[in-house]
Amino acid sequence: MIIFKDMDELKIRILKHLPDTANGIAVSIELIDDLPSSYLYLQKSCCENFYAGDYSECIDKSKPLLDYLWEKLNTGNWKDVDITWREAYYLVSTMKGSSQAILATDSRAVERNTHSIADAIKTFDMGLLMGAPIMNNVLTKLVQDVHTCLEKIDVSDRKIELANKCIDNDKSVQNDVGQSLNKKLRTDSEIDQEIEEEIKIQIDKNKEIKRINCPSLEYFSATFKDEGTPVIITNAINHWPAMSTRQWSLDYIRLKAGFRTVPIEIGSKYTEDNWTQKLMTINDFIDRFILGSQNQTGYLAQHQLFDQVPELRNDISIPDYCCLGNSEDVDINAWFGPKGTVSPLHHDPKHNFLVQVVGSKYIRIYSPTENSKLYPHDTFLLENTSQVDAENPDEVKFPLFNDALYSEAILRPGEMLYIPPKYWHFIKSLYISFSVSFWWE
Ligand SMILES: O=C(O)CCC(=O)C(=O)O
Repeated sequence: MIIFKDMDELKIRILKHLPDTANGIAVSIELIDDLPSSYLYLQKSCCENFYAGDYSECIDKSKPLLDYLWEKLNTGNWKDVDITWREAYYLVSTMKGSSQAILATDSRAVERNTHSIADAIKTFDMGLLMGAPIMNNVLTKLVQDVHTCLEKIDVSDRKIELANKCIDNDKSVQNDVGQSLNKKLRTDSEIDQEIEEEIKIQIDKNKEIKRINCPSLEYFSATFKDEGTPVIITNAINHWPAMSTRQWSLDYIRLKAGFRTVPIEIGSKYTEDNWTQKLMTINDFIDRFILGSQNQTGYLAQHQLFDQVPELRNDISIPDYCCLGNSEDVDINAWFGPKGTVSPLHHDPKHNFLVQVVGSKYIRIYSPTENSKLYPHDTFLLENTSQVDAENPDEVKFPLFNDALYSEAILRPGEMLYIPPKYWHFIKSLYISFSVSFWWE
């Protein structure tokens, strides 16, 4: 299957991003002496194979290396994992992914097909997600170039490929695949259904979170930030390409990031025992959890997708109000999921703008003054989370909960919710939804 007419160019671009020699690669890892000599021997040989053009051999050698490193990455607490193992994982992923991509560009290679390009992207993403960046974060550039090559596949080719993948994965989603290709995040009839969902929720006017039309920095700072008052800001993101010239649709997200591997939260909420996380491509996530009929909820939640996919980062911008913080660091997270995702009642330490790009969400907010009625968990990991199911409170176990004062709203596309630090929030999506949060200090 011809997927990209500039395949040779892709190979040249890959090689251009990398050091010129195997030695150049090896010196990229600091503390290299800490790695066992048998490991280093195989890693060196893997790199040499790559530079000798023996890409299949390089891939073969990368497998035991990555298995060995995987063990190291999954031993003990993540924060205690030695950075050297993560750098080594990044390096070997670079070698393996580059070999897979180059083989896919070689007209003589049996491996030439979209799957090996997709495999290369997966390898690069694993390096990005689990590794620690070296060589000027070369993986970001490599994966972007390779994904761009997939963008050039015409839709019918992608349809065949997705359909083939689904035969392997889950026969039940096959029928959805063709239909989904040109589907916007919400069709007109879906918007109608969403409005119906909204009508079902009776927002108490006395409790409704105030809306304000794009206030000045000074006004926002004095009235909301300094006072610790939640507010919904309207008309502040109309200029984002994601809202205007490059509106986010399922097709668009597939195009820019469909083959990228991301962590998906599976289960109704993170407080439930059966909650887990899985790595999968965004295409799989859309097919199974957004369009498919899975009986479990899947949520691409609190993920720094925009560091991983700079092209999507170009469609949004940091709200001006974040400059009122005392640090330039703003954590940007994506929250993309179907109807019914729930973020249980919890609070975070930073100021937050939760921006709704697609779909709407029910929001409920409690001030920290209500802490004693909200029954936080007493375990370290969940101490910022309430034990109460805000939608279905157990009045016997948590008798004070219903006395806690709250404000509420439906957050709609184009709106930006300000959540002050330590304010408790419960959030449920009313339809397919994409939000972006900005945490700032
Ligand atoms: O939108 C959601 O589901 C949760 C967002 C959230 O908790 C946050 O931005 O802190």
